[in-house]
Amino acid sequence: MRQSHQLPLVGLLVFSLIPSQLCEICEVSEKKDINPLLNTMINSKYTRGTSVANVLLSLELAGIQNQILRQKLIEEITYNVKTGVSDLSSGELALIILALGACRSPEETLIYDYQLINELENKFQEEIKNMETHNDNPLTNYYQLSLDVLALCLFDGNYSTAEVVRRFNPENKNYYFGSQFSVDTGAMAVLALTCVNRSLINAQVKADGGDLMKINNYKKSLVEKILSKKERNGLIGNTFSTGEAMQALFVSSDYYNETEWNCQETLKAVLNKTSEGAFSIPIAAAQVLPALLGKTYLDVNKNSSCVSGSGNINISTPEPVTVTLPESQSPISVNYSVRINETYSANVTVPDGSVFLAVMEKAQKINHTIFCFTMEESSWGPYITSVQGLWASNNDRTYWELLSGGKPLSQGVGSYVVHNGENLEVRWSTY
Ligand code: B12
Ligand SMILES: *[C@@H]1O[C@H](CO)[C@@H](O)[C@H](O)[C@H]1NC(C)=O
Ligand SMILES: *[C@@H]1O[C@H](CO)[C@@H](O)[C@H](O)[C@H]1NC(C)=O
Ligand SMILES: *[C@@H]1O[C@H](CO)[C@@H](O)[C@H](O)[C@H]1NC(C)=O
Ligand SMILES: *[C@@H]1O[C@H](CO)[C@@H](O)[C@H](O)[C@H]1NC(C)=O
Ligand SMILES: *[C@@H]1O[C@H](CO)[C@@H](O)[C@H](O)[C@H]1NC(C)=O
Ligand SMILES: *[C@@H]1O[C@H](CO)[C@@H](O)[C@H](O)[C@H]1NC(C)=O
Ligand SMILES: *[C@@H]1O[C@H](CO)[C@@H](O)[C@H](O)[C@H]1NC(C)=O
Ligand SMILES: *[C@@H]1O[C@H](CO)[C@@H](O)[C@H](O)[C@H]1NC(C)=O
Ligand SMILES: *[C@@H]1O[C@H](CO)[C@@H](O)[C@H](O)[C@H]1NC(C)=O
Ligand SMILES: *[C@@H]1O[C@H](CO)[C@@H](O)[C@H](O)[C@H]1NC(C)=O
Repeated sequence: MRQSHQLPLVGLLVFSLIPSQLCEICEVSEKKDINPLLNTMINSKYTRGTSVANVLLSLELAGIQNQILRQKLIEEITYNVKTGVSDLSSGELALIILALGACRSPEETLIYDYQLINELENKFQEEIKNMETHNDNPLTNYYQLSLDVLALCLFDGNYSTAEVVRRFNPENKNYYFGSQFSVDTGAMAVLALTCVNRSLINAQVKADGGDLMKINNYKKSLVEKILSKKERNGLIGNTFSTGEAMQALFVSSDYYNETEWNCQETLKAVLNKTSEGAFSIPIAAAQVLPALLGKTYLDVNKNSSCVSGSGNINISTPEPVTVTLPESQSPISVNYSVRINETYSANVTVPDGSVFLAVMEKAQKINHTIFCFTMEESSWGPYITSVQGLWASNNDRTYWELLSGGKPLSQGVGSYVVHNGENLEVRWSTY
């Protein structure tokens, strides 16, 4: 008994002995390296809510002074808020609050005019209620629950610390997709837990010592799991989770040592991906940008503008993007399969340079009964919601997984460019 009480204390002691100068923030030295990201964000059309909030949040944190784009994004968000807060998922609303409230922007008043904090408190409650009635499955996912807690914590919303402690245990299945730890989800949870910890300590009311210790232990374990996903090339998880993992590690320097993470190496890997055009959709660019400038989502409620004056980046005339379309539209063929319990396959021919979606559309024309599908536009592009009339469901943790040669893809059907002779599959899966 005695020992089990003392173990966590020993853990705490060890943390406090690690020198706190070990602040691992690193950022780009050449501002031009982030130009591909800025161009992607600036030259986009913006019609989807989440992407808009994500981009605004990112530009504010980066201190980008582009009033025309800013006004356009704010208009779009205001429209979304006016016409249907009830249609937004909890995480979408949380992102809107973070974006509007970032860096003391004048638009912060919109949060209060439309009582968005209240709305988010309710949506967070609904997530919890769904977990209670649906086998611990939230309405959305833990990435969004983390965004909820983060926004409520940063903007003085009401949430229960006990609930956070009950739900955010790193062993909770909602951190995992098909037994794989989700780096994006873990990173967002680390940011949320860090905020909760800060506000408990700042409030100086006698916080439940047990809660504080659990929050510390959760964070320690999440940081370990994130670092265990570090690849030899320096990326953490994959290309698209690395920026968020960096944010989590920036606020966790007490939880790892120099031998465990080399920030410069990770930064270099991300810049390499940037130069290769990997972040070519606005949300991908928006999610990775803050980390490259040494910023985290916890910086949104700093009083001053997020990036100090001299560091501001002026973007006036975006460089024109030259899209080189493939010269020859020579046809290629792929083996496309739908796998439920049985596998249905077809040899599908599409023009060279086509994306996965084109293959699915072509297959649907070949045989509607077995290859029909539906999709939903989302901030990352089209999301496949059903195939052969079988619908994905958050309550059942089912989805349509995309694979190539039996390996899961790290892009969606609207982005992934297919290759001649490839074995493509959409598989009915649980996560
Ligand atoms: C939760 C999640 C899922 C859940 C979604 C269901 C649920 N329970 O919510 C599950 C596990 C099913 C899932 C599936 C996939 N996902 Co996912 N997912 C996420 C995650 C962690 C959070 C999304 C979220 O809620 N965002 C916050 C809300 C407010 O934004 P939102 O836009 O409204 O969120 C919705 C969309 O993001 C959508 N969605 C989730 N994943 C994907 C992927 C694609 C390509 C699209 C178009 C939409 C989409 O579901 C969200 C909830 O409705 C993100 C991480 C991240 N960094 O964004 C990865 C992420 C978006 N997913 C990713 C991928 C690759 C996929 C898959 C293609 C994997 C695969 N090989 O099958 C599939 C989608 C296949 C399909 N049917 O079209 C990548 C996208 C990268 C890219 N460049 O396109 C991300 C960034 C993770 C990563 N680091 O690789 N995902
Ligand atoms: C805050 O939420 C708790 C439960 O989560 C509730 O008991 C309390 O009344 C709420 N306080 C306010 C001011 O809304
Ligand atoms: C909480 O704050 C204390 C004091 O600043 C710090 O030592 C501890 O590591 C923090 N814990 C988390 C989870 O951020
Ligand atoms: C740093 O990490 C390594 C590898 O995990 C470990 O062996 C070492 O004891 C750690 N050092 C400190 C000071 O925590
Ligand atoms: C990016 O990384 C790849 C593979 O590691 C390497 O071949 C390439 O030269 C790198 N590109 C740049 C611009 O550093
Ligand atoms: C931030 O600014 C507000 C109003 O401008 C002020 O009331 C508050 O004390 C400031 N907070 C900090 C931490 O400086
Ligand atoms: C950015 O533009 C503003 C206004 O046009 C100007 O005052 C400022 O010096 C510029 N900053 C940089 C870094 O060029
Ligand atoms: C296409 O893929 C399916 C499923 O992997 C396989 O059974 C079939 O033999 C493949 N067809 C061809 C022509 O390679
Ligand atoms: C797949 O097969 C299993 C076992 O026969 C069955 O329980 C399940 O309902 C089937 N799933 C679908 C989607 O047809
Ligand atoms: C698929 O169809 C194309 C065009 O008809 C043909 O050239 C190719 O050999 C076929 N592939 C297979 C594996 O049957
Ligand atoms: C579609 O595939 C199913 C199952 O293989 C088959 O029974 C049906 O005849 C096909 N329809 C067409 C139009 O080829």
